[in-house]
Amino acid sequence: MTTNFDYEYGKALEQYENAKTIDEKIKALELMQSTAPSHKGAENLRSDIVGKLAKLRQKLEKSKAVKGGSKGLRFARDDSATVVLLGLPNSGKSTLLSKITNANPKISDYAFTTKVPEIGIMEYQGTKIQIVELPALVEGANKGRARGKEILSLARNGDLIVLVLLGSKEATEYSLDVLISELQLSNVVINKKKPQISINKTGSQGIEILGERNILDAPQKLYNILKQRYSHIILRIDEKAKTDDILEAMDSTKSYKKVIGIWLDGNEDCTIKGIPIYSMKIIPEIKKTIYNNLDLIIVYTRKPSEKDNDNVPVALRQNSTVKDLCNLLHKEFILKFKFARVWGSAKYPGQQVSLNYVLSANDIVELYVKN
Ligand SMILES: Nc1nc2c(ncn2[C@@H]2O[C@H](COP(=O)(O)OP(=O)(O)O)[C@@H](O)[C@H]2O)c(=O)[nH]1
Ligand SMILES: [Mg+2]
Repeated sequence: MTTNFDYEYGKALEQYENAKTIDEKIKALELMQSTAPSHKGAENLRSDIVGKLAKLRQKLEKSKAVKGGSKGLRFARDDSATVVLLGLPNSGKSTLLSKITNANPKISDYAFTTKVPEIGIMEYQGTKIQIVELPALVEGANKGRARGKEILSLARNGDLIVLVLLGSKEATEYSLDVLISELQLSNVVINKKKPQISINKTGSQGIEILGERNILDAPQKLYNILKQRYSHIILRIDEKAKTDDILEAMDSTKSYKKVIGIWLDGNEDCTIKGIPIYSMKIIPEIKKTIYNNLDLIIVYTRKPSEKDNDNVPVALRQNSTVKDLCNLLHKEFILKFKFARVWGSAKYPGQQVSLNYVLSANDIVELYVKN
């Protein structure tokens, strides 16, 4: 520990406050992390830094994923929820996209007809969901076959991955094997909830685990593994979890994703290899299934001057803020934002809130902006 610790930390904090780009912010936070006080009293401060870093790194990964590869496999990610359709060549992806969205992709018997992501908008109960058909995935994609790395990176960027399947049960099982293993090899953790943990690599206390009682199997195993990998670390475990799941959650290269299958020729719903498979041909049902699996919340917006008009439903990801809502409606709203009023989750009806207010399902929101 250096004597001018606080000074170093103060400088890092200043750097963070002046940072403009995500990269700069991450750099400054990393500096804050390595200079933050290590005593117990600063635990909240340290976990706050860890949380901010995790969010920014995710943001960075997303912006990179959008850009895709060097030759431009990309789709413009807007802020609405995004579903990606993933499947082997000729698995009915374009057919499905054309049925559930306004898009008109080319459908053919030839493999690799869809070479760039095709985007459509699915309307469901007044809300809009972006659906992206990714180019076909093949075995070996994670090693880069048929632009597989770019395709998988785009898949990791979706809120929900839909595996498109057709044909016999055997054909479907084979396709699932390939798709699941390609996703796993590209660090997607499928249909698991990430255990709540936070990591702090500063301090010099060796290995410390907070919330040890939350480890469901032998804690000694976790201590031993951590000892091999770190000289000093504070791991905080905030919910019950097994050692292997904790280690997986510590791996920042992993993306936790919800994955479902839609089997166009199937005649019954089933679960294969941990993936819920929906057999369906009826379009409204497909839309409903996709929508429900997104776990979105609906909030209703209205113009302050038009209180009597119908409120407009907007679908948002869980834990979205007023800022996320503004982003989705009109980017200008953020620049011109004065305040919002919220009915529903707010402490009292019509409470005035700021951009970082976290919205709940069925909230009614009025946005007040400068003219
Ligand atoms: N067996 C079967 N074939 C289908 C179905 N939907 C589309 N196809 C055929 O599958 C082929 C590939 O379709 P397409 O949607 O272009 O697949 P993509 O390459 O995954 O986008 C075409 O010949 C379609 O006519 C379906 O529900 N069942
Ligand atoms: Mg296609």
